[in-house]
Amino acid sequence: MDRRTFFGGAALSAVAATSVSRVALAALPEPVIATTPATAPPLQPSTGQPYNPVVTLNGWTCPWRMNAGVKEFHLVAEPVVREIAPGMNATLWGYNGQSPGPTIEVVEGDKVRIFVTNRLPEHTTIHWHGQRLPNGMDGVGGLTQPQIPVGKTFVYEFVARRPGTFMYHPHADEMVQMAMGMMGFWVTHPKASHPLISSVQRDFCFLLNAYDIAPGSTTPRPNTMLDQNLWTWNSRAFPGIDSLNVRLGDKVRIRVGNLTMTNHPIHLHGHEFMVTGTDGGPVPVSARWPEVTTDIAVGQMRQLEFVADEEGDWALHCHKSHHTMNPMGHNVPNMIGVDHRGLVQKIQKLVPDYMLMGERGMADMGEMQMPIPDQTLPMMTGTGPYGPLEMGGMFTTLKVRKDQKPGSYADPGWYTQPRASQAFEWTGALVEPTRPAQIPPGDAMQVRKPGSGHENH
Ligand SMILES: [Cu+2]
Repeated sequence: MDRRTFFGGAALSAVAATSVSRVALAALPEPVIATTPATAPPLQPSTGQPYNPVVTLNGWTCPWRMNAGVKEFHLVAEPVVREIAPGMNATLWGYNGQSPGPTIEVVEGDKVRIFVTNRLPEHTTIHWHGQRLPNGMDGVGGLTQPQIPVGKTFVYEFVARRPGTFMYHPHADEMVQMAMGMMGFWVTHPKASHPLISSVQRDFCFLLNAYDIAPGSTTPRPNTMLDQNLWTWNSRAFPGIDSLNVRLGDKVRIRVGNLTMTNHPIHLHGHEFMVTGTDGGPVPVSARWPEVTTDIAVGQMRQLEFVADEEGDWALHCHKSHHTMNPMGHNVPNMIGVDHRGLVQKIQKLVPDYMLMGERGMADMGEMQMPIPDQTLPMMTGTGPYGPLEMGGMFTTLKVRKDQKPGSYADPGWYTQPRASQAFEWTGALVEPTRPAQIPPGDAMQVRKPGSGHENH
């Protein structure tokens, strides 16, 4: 993160104005620009009310300045280069150097002023998803305000009235601007202890997003509705997504928002969690139930909470298996079970590099070192201590360790499973499994043909 341009609160509060005046505008806070996709350590609040800050996965929190009791932020909407995973950089649109933009963290009751400068090639706005605010601050271009023209700066100002998990995104040329990566997280911490908001040792947040970037190119195709080829968390695809590193016994909260065009069942291994809140607010205790997967629909946010009381490396991923893949073709004939013997040699006489794929399933893809075009990612990749993980896209791990230092987010490396508690190869005698008696073909199966009028079902 580049702090060279950020001014501390003290110097600038000298020019404080009581509201959005010309004086305040003249002293626009310089934007803080992030230059890496690394997960920044939590930003401990140096001014304003204290709180336990969140950690934005492969992201960062926006520093602010206090100006006469108002928290001032400066977001710059602009083209950015985002590393989706090592080996692939995408040309996206975002805020302050990255996509997503920085997380905005405030405290319930804070007066917030956000300067938004438009350095995109077209107009934009920002909608503050889930907030209670005056209608004119809602950021819907054409409805609640004129769009922010290219090169101009607009000011949004409201009180963060309700604690919780929110996000921000444009409400101007939405299809293009969100497909290009314009979004960010917003967390409003409670101002006092709250009966429905527990204090936690680890508080993570990320947005679900997706891109369609043709292999060899760097700019997403915004017109794609569902067949995106990069399924990402905070514009990162596995193995580019950092692990969530926690200490054994920590209470953990994971906040997730969905700004893709489809839903994502987010699944955690080894633990049960409660959904303790949504962008609508904290969930009453009587309405919570344990889950290991929760579906996050488009435009929804969920807070998952659990105690990390099982040591190990636990997978955390979207349960749609196509979403734990990197770029793949969908028009591939199914070759499972097809006998290709003899065919490969014949084809190789014509096409020397021809390789046989998919005859035994696709697990070979995890190991295969095929040349791929520049600026794309292998379909399933990432290597664990026992070989290829055969995962891409929306996948990472929750690493629970008893010797993880309180407050440390350092990656502890891979877990070493105790031999006595790890799956192992059976080398004793095998017994044939019992099967039900064979049904003679064409005998017991009564196929009921649909009558007329139901052909389309
Ligand atoms: Cu998914």
